[in-house]
Amino acid sequence: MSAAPRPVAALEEADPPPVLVEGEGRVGRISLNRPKALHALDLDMVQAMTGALLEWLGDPAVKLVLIDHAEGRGFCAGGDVITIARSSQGHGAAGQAFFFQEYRLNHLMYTYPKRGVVFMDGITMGGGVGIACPCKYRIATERTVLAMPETSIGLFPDVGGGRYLSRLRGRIAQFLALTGARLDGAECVALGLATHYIPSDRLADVKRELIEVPEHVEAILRAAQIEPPPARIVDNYAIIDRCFASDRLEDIFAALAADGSDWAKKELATLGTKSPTACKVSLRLLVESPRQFHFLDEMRLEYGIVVRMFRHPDFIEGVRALLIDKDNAPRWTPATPEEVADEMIDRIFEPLPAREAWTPLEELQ
Ligand code: QUE
Repeated sequence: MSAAPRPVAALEEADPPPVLVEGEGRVGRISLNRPKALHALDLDMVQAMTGALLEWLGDPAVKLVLIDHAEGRGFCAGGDVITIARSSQGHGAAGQAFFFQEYRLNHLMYTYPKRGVVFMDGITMGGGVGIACPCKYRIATERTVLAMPETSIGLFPDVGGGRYLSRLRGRIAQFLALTGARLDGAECVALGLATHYIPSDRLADVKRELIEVPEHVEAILRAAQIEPPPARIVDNYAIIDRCFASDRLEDIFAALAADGSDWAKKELATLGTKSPTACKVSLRLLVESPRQFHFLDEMRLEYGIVVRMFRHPDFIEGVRALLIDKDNAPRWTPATPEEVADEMIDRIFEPLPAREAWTPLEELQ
């Protein structure tokens, strides 16, 4: 007996896949395609990307991986934290599975032997930074807005953020991680987070050229890039290094208060809206990350932290205040830096028991 024909209406109403995966000649192309959520990554998207990258790993025809977004504004707002926050109020299995697989994807990309080009043409935050930074060629445009804003929702700069941030000049890492400051495309180039600055109206041509002749990636990008406008953050290097010099959150608050400039007043006010626990965890991570030898060690460290943090009340409260109710008035527990004892942070950094610990993809073990 033949199966009942599938109703046409169901086909028409089906959501498009959240990631478009295409082999275009010698280029493997991954286009994020969840425009209603600014292409925030969920577990299905992570698995689709991982599957495609593993397939291309064993396909000698694929010379280059191209990562961009399809419809609407780009590039990637982060992880699907609303779903994860809802999960963490129950047993949290879905959240834990998401981070486990997301970090496996981050690690696959970091160790991937083929070159990647990412187009950060729009919002690139959190999880979006985690899939962009491992790419050899990172394209910024006049629409790029890059940030690690996790302390706003009780988390910390994960997805390799400990590594990427702690390698930036001076005390930029501490500034970006604590305040969630947004960088434009020119600032990304100045800091080395982006490798090329290309006007967004040239991207379609650049992608077509890459798909035609992926071997010429460097020449194609070099020909398309322009001199970015001046990077404003450069003017603030000195004050950032001064005010964010300490690894103690209380010292940073005090330095900003003592500085008294308009800039320091504004950053002090911003810092006051962030989860004090998340800020202390972020500062500790930036001390620990440079001691991690392999990226695998960084992922194992961050996974242990995130397993504790996504069950912390500040994560649920942060997602509620910023993304669900949008009242922008999170009530943190503890509410002040002084109330967050070092022992509380120590517990969050304790290694997980072996049976729960993060492991890389079997294919990479
Ligand atoms: C901090 C974050 C995230 C955030 C806001 C923060 C984040 C994230 C999103 C987000 C934004 C729009 C969406 C969505 C998620 O916002 O990681 O689904 O439609 O994904 O202050 O870390």
